[in-house]
Amino acid sequence: MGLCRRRWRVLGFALGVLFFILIIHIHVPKAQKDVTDDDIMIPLKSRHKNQEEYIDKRGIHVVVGHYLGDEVPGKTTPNLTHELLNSNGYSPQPHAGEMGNPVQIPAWEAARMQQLYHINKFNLLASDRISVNRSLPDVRKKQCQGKDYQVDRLPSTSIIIVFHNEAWSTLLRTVHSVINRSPRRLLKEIIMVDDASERDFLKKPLEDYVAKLSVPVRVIRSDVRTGLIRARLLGAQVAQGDTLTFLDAHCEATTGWLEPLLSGIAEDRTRVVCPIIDIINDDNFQYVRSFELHWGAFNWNLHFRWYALGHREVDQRKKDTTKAYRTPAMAGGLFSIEKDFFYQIGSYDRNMDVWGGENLEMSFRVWMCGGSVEIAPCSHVGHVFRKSSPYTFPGKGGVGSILYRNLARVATVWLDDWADFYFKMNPEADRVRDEVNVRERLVLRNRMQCQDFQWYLDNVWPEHFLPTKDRFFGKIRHEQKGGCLQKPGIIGTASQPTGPTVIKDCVIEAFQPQLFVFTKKGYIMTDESVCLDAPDASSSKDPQVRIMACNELPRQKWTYDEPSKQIRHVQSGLCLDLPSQTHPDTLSLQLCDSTLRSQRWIFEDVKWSRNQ
Ligand code: LR7
Ligand code: MN
Repeated sequence: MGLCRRRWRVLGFALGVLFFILIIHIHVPKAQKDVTDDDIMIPLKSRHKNQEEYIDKRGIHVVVGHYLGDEVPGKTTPNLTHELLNSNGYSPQPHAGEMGNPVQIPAWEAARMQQLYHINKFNLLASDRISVNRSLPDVRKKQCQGKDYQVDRLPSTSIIIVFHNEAWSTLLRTVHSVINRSPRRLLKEIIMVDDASERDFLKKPLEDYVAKLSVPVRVIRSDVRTGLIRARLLGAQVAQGDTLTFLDAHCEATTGWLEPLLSGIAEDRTRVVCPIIDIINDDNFQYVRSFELHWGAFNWNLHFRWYALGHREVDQRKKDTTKAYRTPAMAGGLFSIEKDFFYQIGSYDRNMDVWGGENLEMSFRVWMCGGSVEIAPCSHVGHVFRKSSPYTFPGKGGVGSILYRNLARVATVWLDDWADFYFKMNPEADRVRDEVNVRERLVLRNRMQCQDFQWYLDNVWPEHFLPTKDRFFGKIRHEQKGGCLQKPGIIGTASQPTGPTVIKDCVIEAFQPQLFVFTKKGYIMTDESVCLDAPDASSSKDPQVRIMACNELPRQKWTYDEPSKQIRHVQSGLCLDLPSQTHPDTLSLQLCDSTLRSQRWIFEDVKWSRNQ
């Protein structure tokens, strides 16, 4: 018993420190008047420890932040008295944060700022100084600003905001930004769902406050902590609008945000439409416009990620930058959906707890069962991205076990053969696999006669980097050295998915950095959409082989010659070889010579599903 308890604690702690992923910060320059985001390149320093950085297809430096689950409860929230937690510190200062500008806290207040930071895991002191009605720049492109959305023909919407212990200033700024920047006739109501918050100011004071607003606002409450998924279902249940628009409790809507979302639905009721999610800086609340060059997808661990847009979407955007484009997955917090369609397509899996996975569940379900998920580039909404989670994950095992349970449900219901792959890559999820009961969701999938996951990969996300039956999947071993090709970065620490290509001792089968797919088109890809690349193959006498973001350029194409065991770089005709003397840290390309043992590679299949 005691041992068992201790193991849970150790595990809980390990999982706390172990990052599960959430946010992608795309670093962009300060919001500007007329932004052409198709050609920005940003120098970038990583400010935080738990981040990955890489250069994407267009040379854009992307920083991936990790979600640090709750560390040991109590220890991370120093000196937070009951009184402090329950006091509403909102006290706007003239001009603070106006036009989306950052708020600087003077040095003498640093201690208080740090103390308050722990309550919501963002700079609460800064947020409390900014008006709930603060102004923001119009971050839309010119083409968007000039567009007529024929508001009279658009369906109405119920805004649904679920929250658990949210700060007053961020919560009410969300509400006010919606009221201030939406055509009144489109706003049926705002529904605020309190997921068992403990703060006094979120009780009667909140109800009294919202009663005076110019739009009907309902506050509904769950007495028990039910999690964001069931909380949203509670909100949807009472909604009276034609459509539902979900928002996190720390957002700021910008001018013209709503029309593109609802107009997408007006054109086709089976669309689920998301805005571009801009960044509200968690340290100073600066509003930072983000790119329109990414779509949402996921990695081998079913963690949501932003990746560079697929080709079809890039082409479409060349014709019309205002048009919504398809995305394989949505981030989850911000989207509009027709109310009847929401229910028709199976609303949410109400057996998913607290946080995580529901965004992929809905994305797969909508795509595979006849709808689509899109991003409307003319709609911009800011969201406070945090580096860690402020609230508890109730129950045994905390954040990790809840998330793995949710994702095990997603995988079991929607992923077909790729469920085996997910569980193989994620032993923690495999351990709870048998505990989840998804019968109802399988019945739903069957009843709606949804497409299978193969269809989803082929049609919705052809750029994916998962194994398939017509791709090699496994290890690439160097015959002479015996070691395996490895993507840089060690799993479980902050890693950089771009960098040198190395050979390391081959380790356990499911060690992700040593697993690659080799596609029919000739790309050697691995998790996080990175590819074996030779960026200077055409310019250098001594080309280096690197692991870089997949870009579908010819220089990332390879062929394998079975008899000689050589891996040939298509563009240069050179062969993959051990490091040269000038660049000893990464593999090189050399003139092909079938007598050289240093050019022999063995592809070792790894079984990724029971059927493959
Ligand atoms: O138990 C809970 N009960 C709640 O009501 C836990 C959370 N919540 C509320 C919470 O107060 C907040 O308003 O649910 C909302 C989302 O929780 P966050 O803000 O902690 O989530 P997030 O922004 O870190 O996470 C993203 O992924 C989640 C997975 O379950 C949800 O889909 C979030 O809505 C989603 N947020 C976004 O998509 C915003 C953009 C992030 C990106 C990329
Ligand atoms: Mn959020």
